[in-house]
Amino acid sequence: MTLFHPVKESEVTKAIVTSFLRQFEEYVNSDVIIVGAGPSGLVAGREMGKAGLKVLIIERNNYLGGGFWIGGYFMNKLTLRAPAQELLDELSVPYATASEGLYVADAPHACSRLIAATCDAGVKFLSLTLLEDIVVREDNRVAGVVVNWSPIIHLPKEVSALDPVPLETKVVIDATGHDASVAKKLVQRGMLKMAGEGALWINKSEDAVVEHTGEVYPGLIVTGMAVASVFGLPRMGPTFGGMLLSGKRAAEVAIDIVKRSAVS
Ligand code: 48F
Repeated sequence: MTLFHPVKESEVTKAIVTSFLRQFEEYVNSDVIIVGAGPSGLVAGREMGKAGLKVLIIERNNYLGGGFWIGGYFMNKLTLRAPAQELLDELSVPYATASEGLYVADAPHACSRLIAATCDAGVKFLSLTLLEDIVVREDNRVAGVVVNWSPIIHLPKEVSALDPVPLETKVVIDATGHDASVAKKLVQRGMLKMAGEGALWINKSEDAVVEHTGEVYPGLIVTGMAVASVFGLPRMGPTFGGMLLSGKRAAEVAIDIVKRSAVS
């Protein structure tokens, strides 16, 4: 008498391959591709998923959450300024008041709840997937991303000469944090200017990041720290409200673009 139902080893492999390929095939075309599964990308994905959009998030690491697992230095406590605690309320993440208008939450609790809520909203993920390039087509519009298996950057040349594959979408969101990896693909070709992020100034940076979140090139939206890098805004260091509200703003802009593309 054994506890578990008997299956063949080949059935296990087949279940993984079939399920992955079915989803991969379905998502070679989507409404929105978000590059980067940090706090801004996850919030944006969740909002758009709730609005019924077909959303794919690409993440080069094997884990989701970006910098949202650690609050600052090596310490796993997140700080947020009002009104960003409303998102913690929405996700049922407990938090304490540190001082007036400043809240502190356990990063593992907040990050895992945000990832789960994004999955609950129907968003799909490609992990260990590196953005290598972008697709630019008619009307000079960003129309997709070109991706590869992320470990190839650590492999010797004779193994790493693997061609990437393109994925099509109506909108791309750059949520790659300080790197602004997607916007950089336009900068390299002289199609966009990037100012580079400024020195740390919490009070100024969070409002500025939310305010500047939006479409920086036809078909490309920037969110989170990528906004600071593109527009030369101050960084905010170890506080996360700006990331969450920037994600919400990015979703509003993307939903509007997708709706307009459906009408035209
Ligand atoms: O860095 P990250 O958490 O970005 P964010 O949402 O939030 C920034 C904060 O964590 C913090 C801060 C503000 O409090 O200063 O740093 O703006 O998440 C970015 C994610 O993008 C992935 C990266 O692994 C991370 O998980 N990423 C970056 N470049 C690529 C990428 C790429 N080329 N391809 C795929 N994923």
